[in-house]
Amino acid sequence: MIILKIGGSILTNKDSTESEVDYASLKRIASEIKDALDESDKELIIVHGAGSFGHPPAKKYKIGEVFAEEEFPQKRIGFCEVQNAVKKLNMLICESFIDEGLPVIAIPASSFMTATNKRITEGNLDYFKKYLNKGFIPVVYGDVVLDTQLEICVISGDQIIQYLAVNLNADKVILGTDVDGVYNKNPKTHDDAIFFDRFSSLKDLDTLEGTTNVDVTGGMVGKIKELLYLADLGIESKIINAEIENNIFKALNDEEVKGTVISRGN
Ligand code: ATP
Ligand code: IP8
Repeated sequence: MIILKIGGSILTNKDSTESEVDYASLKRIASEIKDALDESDKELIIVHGAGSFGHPPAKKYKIGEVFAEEEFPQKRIGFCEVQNAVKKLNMLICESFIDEGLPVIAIPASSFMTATNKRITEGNLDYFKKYLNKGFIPVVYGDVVLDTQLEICVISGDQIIQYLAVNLNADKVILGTDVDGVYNKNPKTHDDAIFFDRFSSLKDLDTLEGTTNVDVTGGMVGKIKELLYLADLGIESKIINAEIENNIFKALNDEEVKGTVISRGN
């Protein structure tokens, strides 16, 4: 079984507060996934990020931060606003996938997962197994969930990947984003950034820089941390550039693609 993450940076413009989908990228990625699945009968779960739909409202309402009891009504409506925004993005993504002939079924984290201090502690995956068994492609995404300590919090698609990969024994974890992989510093702001084929420790980063001011889940650093947890449990993952045509197709088909493997080994 393969878990494929499609980053919010490719599907939306995370530097903008406008909720707009990049339909050209979405359609291309949908068709690459379809072509790859036509060549094999692998089970697939798709995870996507919240992009410019989810991060701005999550930041506005400071979801995940400790708050006083009297602030709860305002936080609760913020929770609903974020949940609705990411659901909208998911609906547009699923629409494009279905148009391409991909049998996707949305399973929102807010409807079945619970966290404790921002870490997923509960989430029954039986429905994932049932849908996979019937040939569906479950789609899950960065979302807001109830939290036993903080009342509510945000969980990233990257944390969801980690939970699914461990609990469903994924064979392969691929993350498509808008850069070739991990560098020692942000390649978008540093021309001299050095690329890593393999990455095994946060110590190798020169700067712990996120992505944009709007990312509430830690940007690239948050992603790497989740993938290092996964590596600790013996599951390697690979970050690739999904903006490059055919990269997703090739990665799904076990063909060589430039990218960074996150592992604890050498
Ligand atoms: P999301 O997590 O919302 O789904 P995503 O998976 O596409 O989005 P981001 O969290 O936006 O990924 O991370 C990708 C961005 O991280 C790149 O656009 C890049 O500018 C930035 N970045 C910061 N530091 C680094 C680094 N050391 N190496 C690579 N990219 C970095
Ligand atoms: O885009 C963030 O998920 P991510 C989820 O995968 C929200 O980091 C609601 C902002």
